[in-house]
Amino acid sequence: MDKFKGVDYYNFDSLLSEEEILIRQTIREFVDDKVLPVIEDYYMKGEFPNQLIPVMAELGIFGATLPAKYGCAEMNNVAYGLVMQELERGDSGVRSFASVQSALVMYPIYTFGSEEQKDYWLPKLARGEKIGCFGLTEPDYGSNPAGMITKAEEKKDCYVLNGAKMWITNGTIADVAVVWAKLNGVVHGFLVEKGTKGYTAPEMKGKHSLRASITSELIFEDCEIPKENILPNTSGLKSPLMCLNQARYGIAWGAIGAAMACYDTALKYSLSRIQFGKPIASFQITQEKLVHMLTEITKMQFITLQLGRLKDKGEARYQQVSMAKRNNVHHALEIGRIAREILGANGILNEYPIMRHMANLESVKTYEGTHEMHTLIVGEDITGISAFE
Ligand code: TGC
Ligand code: FAD
Repeated sequence: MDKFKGVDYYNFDSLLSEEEILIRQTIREFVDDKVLPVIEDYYMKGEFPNQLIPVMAELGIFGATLPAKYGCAEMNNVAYGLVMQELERGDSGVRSFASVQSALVMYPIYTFGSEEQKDYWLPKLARGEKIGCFGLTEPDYGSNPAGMITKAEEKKDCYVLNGAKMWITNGTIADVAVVWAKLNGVVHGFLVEKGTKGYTAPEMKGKHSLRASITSELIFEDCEIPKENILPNTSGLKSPLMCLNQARYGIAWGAIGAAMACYDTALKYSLSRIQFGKPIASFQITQEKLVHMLTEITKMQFITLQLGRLKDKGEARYQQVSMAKRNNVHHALEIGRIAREILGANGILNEYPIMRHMANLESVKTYEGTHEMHTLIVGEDITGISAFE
């Protein structure tokens, strides 16, 4: 099939800077050259393609918006979003890896960490020499992390962690886990290093979704960590929720990439597949499907670009991030399903990326706040009434 040339029905690119277009092009080529040739194989095996990590680091993907003094690319939020879009055009698992490393590990260390923690961890994480994970969700507390039962106790020269986290991306392979636990009833962040006594991170198996991504439990049994491993500027649930904002923003862009891959595949297929003596693209019902997909992608692009511009000015509100994540993932999944219909039986084969994107997007719709949670976040914002409980 022809290489992907982007989806741009409304001259979206005229709103991007040359640098933003260049960054997008660089990641697009990386995805075409290094991700797409291998991803189906890794997906079927249920493994993450580790060989991509140093290449992604070299491209400046990890902690891409953080300052250059930590070895980061210091790009703006729109450029970062375009990076996420292109990565997820490859696979949600590849974007997830970058999201977790950047938004959920480097961002909290940068925002809540001591100078020593930043100087030690950020350059290593940017270079991909160290891998991180983010442990918030627990077996009994997913949408409602305020109820978490993992706790930290302060002792003379250490903190002792007890509890368990679940569904943690990269947990098994992480060198450092950003773990959220209650200390005297208040949520704080802690850095737990691989190999610490009392800490294990077994991999969770059996996923039908996000298969090219490692998902793990984190278990803490009288796990002693040094006093200096608390993130000193965290206090309360607001700290992890601030991290989620960063990751949700990246997902909003990423979902556009997955949707573009499905639309592009369906359009090309519909032009070449002949039934009743004509390309299936010539039937009105197929055209309606293609028009719907392109319209939704176009709407996603503009909502997300404006969100990025607001974020670059420091004006994006977390409720706006929720709206974009909710809308974009919902429509990306819908577009995946329509694309699968257009390909008929071929749509279920791994010769095409569609079922992989669809299955991935089921996780993406749930993690980083479910579709319903984002509905309630925006609902509360516009009515002033909380409907969570
Ligand atoms: P609530 O009382 O609403 O809020 C507590 C304080 O935090 C503030 N706040 C936020 N601040 C920044 N960003 C956000 N997104 C914020 N949301 C709330 C809020 O203003 C308040 O501040 P203050 O100053 O008044 O104290 O807290 P709540 O306990 O009622 O919770 C609200 C709720 C349900 C929306 C929240 O808990 C939530 O978002 N739940 C969803 C959980 C979730 O998203 N988990 C994600 C886990 S990580 C993950 O999935 C990684 S996937 C990785 C991959 O890509 O592979
Ligand atoms: P629940 O909270 O049990 O929700 C179940 C259903 O009930 C959902 O449909 C939900 O919307 C609905 N529901 C719940 N409360 C309400 C309500 N008040 N009103 C209406 N509906 C409601 N977490 C991390 O901390 N770190 C990670 O790296 C991470 N990676 C993940 C990777 C994968 C592949 C997956 C699938 C999940 C990951 N998660 C991670 C966990 C993810 O954030 C949670 O799964 C998510 O927050 C939802 O929690 P839950 O699965 O426990 O569902």
